[in-house]
Amino acid sequence: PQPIYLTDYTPPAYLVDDVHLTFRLDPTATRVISRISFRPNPDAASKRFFLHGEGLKLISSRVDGSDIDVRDVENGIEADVPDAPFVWEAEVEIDPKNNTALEGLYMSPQDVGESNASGRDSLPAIKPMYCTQCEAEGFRKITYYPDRPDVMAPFTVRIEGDEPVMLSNGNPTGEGDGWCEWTDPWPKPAYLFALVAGDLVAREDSFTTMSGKHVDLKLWVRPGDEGKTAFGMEALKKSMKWDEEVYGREYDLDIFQIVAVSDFNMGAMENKGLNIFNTSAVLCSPETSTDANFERIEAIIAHEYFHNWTGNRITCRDWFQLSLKEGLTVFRDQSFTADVRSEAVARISDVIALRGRQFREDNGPLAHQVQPDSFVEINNFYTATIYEKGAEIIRMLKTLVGDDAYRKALDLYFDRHDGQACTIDDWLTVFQDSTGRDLTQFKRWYKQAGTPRLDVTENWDDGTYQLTFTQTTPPTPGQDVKEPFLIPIAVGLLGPNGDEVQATKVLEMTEGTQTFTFEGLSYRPTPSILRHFSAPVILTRETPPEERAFLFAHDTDAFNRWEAGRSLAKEVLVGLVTGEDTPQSLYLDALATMLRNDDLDPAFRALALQMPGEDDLAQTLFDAGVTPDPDAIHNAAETLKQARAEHLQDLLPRLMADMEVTEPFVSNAEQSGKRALGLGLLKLATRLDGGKAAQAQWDRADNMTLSLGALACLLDAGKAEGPLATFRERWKDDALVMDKWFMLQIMHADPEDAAATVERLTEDPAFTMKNPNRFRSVFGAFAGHPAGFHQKDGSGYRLLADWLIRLDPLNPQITARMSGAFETWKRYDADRQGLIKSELDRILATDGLSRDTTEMVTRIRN
Ligand code: BAL
Ligand code: ZN
Repeated sequence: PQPIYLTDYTPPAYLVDDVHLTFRLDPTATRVISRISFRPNPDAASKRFFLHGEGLKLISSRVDGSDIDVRDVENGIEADVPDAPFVWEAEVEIDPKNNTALEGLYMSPQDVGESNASGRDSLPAIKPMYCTQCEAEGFRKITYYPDRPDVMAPFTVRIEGDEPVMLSNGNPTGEGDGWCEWTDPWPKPAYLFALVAGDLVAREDSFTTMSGKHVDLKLWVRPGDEGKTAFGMEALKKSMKWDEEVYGREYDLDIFQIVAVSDFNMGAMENKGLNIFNTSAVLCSPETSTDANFERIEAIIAHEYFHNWTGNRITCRDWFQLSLKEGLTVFRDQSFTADVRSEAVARISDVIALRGRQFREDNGPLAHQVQPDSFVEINNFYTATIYEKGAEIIRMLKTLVGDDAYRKALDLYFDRHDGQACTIDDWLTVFQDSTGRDLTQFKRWYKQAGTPRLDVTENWDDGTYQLTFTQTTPPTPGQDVKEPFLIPIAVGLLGPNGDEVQATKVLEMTEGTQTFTFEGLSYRPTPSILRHFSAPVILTRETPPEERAFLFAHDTDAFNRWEAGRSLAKEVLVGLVTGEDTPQSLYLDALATMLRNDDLDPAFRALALQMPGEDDLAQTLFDAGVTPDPDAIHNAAETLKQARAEHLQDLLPRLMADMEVTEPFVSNAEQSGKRALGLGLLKLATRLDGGKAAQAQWDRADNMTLSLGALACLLDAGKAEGPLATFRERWKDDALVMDKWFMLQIMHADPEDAAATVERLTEDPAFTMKNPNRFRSVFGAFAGHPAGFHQKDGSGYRLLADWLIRLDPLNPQITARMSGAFETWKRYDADRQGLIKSELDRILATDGLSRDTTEMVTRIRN
């Protein structure tokens, strides 16, 4: 497949004034009748009339009422049309039932009346519903159209069929026996089109906007799921209010709808006025969902809602600009979570995720720019770099210009670009114009891939303290040399008692090496550098463990306080792997002091108690020039976990009692913090009591957070057989809970048993590879278990490759995404590298391999 280049962008030859679509629904032969008003684009050099189309059966095509012949060309059709406004009409036939890729119009669930990969009965019978996914390029699987984001038009959609509920974007404008009509007056690109039809029920509510406009809210689910919609609806209303208060953005249709769909490649999709959600990203109840589920759901509902302005009203000119909407919208949802929950906890959690996914990506063969120069398949660029690093860039911009200037710039952005398809350059120009700042250097964050390393040295001389920073960014594929970034480095200085002698100050680093001076100090301070994680960089400062223990006890910046504890834990783990000295007792004492400190939010303490991940440690070792051995890392983690349990033993009874929540379950920061710390402590207790406390919690738990936490501990203690069977029997008809049942067993398998556990679970009648959530719950968990996945004999690699080869013809998008499990292969020893390479080659040699998977595996392999 040929790459597409940013520099090849040309404006569309024809613009669309309005779109009328009629859908005659049928599972295997849906007819889509389109009537589209085109006009030549005065800004385009080309006069070629080209429409995207993929897998469509063309029944008829007309221009201005006369039949017209079209020519099949790559990715669509072309035709000779007037050099003046004209009306295009076409009728095509599509087959939603056999659309397993889940792009375009498809049906969910997919496994009804069929058998799964192993040939046995699978999921319970549920009547399939119609739904769509058009981002990025799914609309071309629905009808012929200029399927590119810079072609925006209002849509009117008529749906004909016998489904009880039939929905599309915009406001309802008509209905009758067997049909209904929806009109979306806001011009939008085709990727925001949506249609849903099926047997659905709604939770209904309403919202009055800041200008007094009434908006109907409907959250559609399958009958039986109504009890899982209350939290989602509240989250939606909170998001609507927050966007008014913080960004001055008001909703703009009479109705806002969300639909929950069980087969969905993404988390959710921001279609105008009709968001479609993966059930896992919206449905929740205390009995079936964990605190983490509730938090994720709240953030995703906010994210999709916020897209109404950052993505829909102002969209992207082309897919190279994807981070324009995604980075900004992630930043907005992160800010929302920080506001409605705990700022410190939100920031720490965001950074854990950033390091776990984006740094990992940036350090491997899939590293790419936040604004790429080329791609083969855009689906492969819905990445942590586009999303999370994109959000970090917006955060840095806000740090640099300040809160007020940021808000003014956003106001200008909405004023200037409402209704347009924009570029990242347009975005930066808005900031330049409104603040007067030159952002030429800042733009490198979009154009240079890789995570900068920030080395720090210090100097103290008679009241003057200096910090000298050196930035280096390692080469990434296609980019050997990097220019210096503009890095905002938030620094505070602490005195010997932990008092702040210099409050947080943002240093602006622009050079490769740069020194910053603090004068008039009466004693040598302890620096707290990169507070609030002010830039997405890796700090490589050599610091004595005592200094980190001091910061862990005293830093007034919550992020850096947590960071100090985390880096101590990592140092201990690295020492355990390499056989070098470790500051273990210093770390354990500091951890005990921190846990005992009841002034600290339990959620913060829970995060400070969390172990660094084994994958994170592998990267740290690799960066230090040590080839990581996943077994040795796992053993080191086990050793430290045991040492922590023994050291903290005396603290456990009192703290565990303090973390009991006696009030009815609410997913809020206070309760979830207590439960999180309680579960962290239960893990420690399990190492000492063989699972007694976990069994007691299991027996009395009345919510999923506590049940699942107890079950995880019982798995670790080897006492989960009975509880696993009970759990399965109780939840066998709840797909989202069953996903947890699958996932947990793999996450907690001993490394040498992990592959066998995966094989056993894929034999389970409830396993199906057609459902992305189920596939991910098994293979995502496996890839997230480094010591299990990287078993020396290559069994893990073989197993994953077998399943990717099997899944690719059905769902290329999920296959390509899951192949990212191999992206770290160059860290490992020659034997493991050889084994992985041969699996990558085996995948690449598969006949008919999709464009998605071919691109990903080729990039990983190179
Ligand atoms: N636009 C794809 C899903 C999301 O980022 O919201
Ligand atoms: Zn998004």
